[in-house]
Amino acid sequence: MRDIVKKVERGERLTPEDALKLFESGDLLTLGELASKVNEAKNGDRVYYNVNRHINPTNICVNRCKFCAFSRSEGEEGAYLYTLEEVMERAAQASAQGATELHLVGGLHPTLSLDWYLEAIKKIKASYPKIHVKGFTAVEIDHFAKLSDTDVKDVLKKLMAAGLGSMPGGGAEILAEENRAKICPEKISGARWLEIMEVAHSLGLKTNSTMLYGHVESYADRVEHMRLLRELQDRTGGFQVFIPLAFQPTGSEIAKGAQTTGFDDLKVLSIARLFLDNFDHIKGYWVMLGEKIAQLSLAFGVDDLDGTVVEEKIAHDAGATSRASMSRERIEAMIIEAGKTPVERDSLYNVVGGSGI
Ligand code: V47
Ligand code: SF4
Repeated sequence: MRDIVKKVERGERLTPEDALKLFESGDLLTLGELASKVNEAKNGDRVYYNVNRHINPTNICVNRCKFCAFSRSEGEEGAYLYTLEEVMERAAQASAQGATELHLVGGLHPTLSLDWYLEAIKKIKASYPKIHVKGFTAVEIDHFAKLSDTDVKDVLKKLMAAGLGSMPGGGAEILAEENRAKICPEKISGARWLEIMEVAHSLGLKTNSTMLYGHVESYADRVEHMRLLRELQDRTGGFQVFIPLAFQPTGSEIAKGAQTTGFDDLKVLSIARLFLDNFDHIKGYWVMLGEKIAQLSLAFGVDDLDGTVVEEKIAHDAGATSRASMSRERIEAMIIEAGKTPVERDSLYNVVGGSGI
């Protein structure tokens, strides 16, 4: 640990072996202190949040990943597909609540065409031009391309022309193939996920990145996942943020009963901050961490708490016990209590408000 502390203090990049050692260490407080210093050098005492709303147009999905309790097959009880009007109702509510972002992701519907999604974005942007549409994981982009018999570059260009502003980081799961095949055999490969992100970055579209942890993956899988993200980020600089997603086990087919621990959550976040030296932001996603660990993560290298969210289905269908929605006031109070300065950001990390500015 002492050698790694010195390396970080000298500003040297950590190797995958260093990151593995950190995962194997029990010295959480030293990790947190180190991650905090690195974060403060990048972000000062600012903690970002976003006034946003999630919209999941459909839970019908042909993939049926083993960890996912949100998805349904067509015709199955609980399966749904919003009409464009239902999407617009949610967009209207978001706008009335002062949202600057709509987070639009859903299942891989077997027949819903790319045109439907283009129409949805165009309608949203026509009515609410100031709202940023952050939409569609790399997995959905690949699916749209297959359904429309075209390539991902073409799909992304059409979505951008319709008004897509950036892409969320979902679908990365665990990029290392052996365990990826165990948890989501139908999903695009890790290599394909990275390839699609690279195409997006080459078109000037910023994206987020995630890692689903706390199921069947090893420490080595986590390190390999972050190494692959760091390598792509070196080439493109297109990732805005890394978001570790704590596995929610209820109703999923794998790792029954597995629940991440607070210790492990904080380790993942602080090691991410140290290893991903080319990422500006590390997000503590309160929906999956729970509010208490999310707040604590602010002392472990995290500088972003995501947002107000409003209607969350993916984690809550899998048993998340956090609330579905968080008020701006509550997020700010959490940040202030942690001794930090709340800053409201837009989807591209431009400052738009917050009591801290
Ligand atoms: O891709 C699915 C994950 C992701 C479970 O980019 C699960 O700003 C935990 O990516 N337990 C969707 N996770 C959520 C996501 C996201 C969320 C918030 C912000 C951003 C962003 C992205 O949720 C899926 C999958 O990786 N997921 N099931 C589960 N049981
Ligand atoms: Fe479908 Fe995404 Fe759920 Fe996998 S995680 S089953 S791709 S909705």
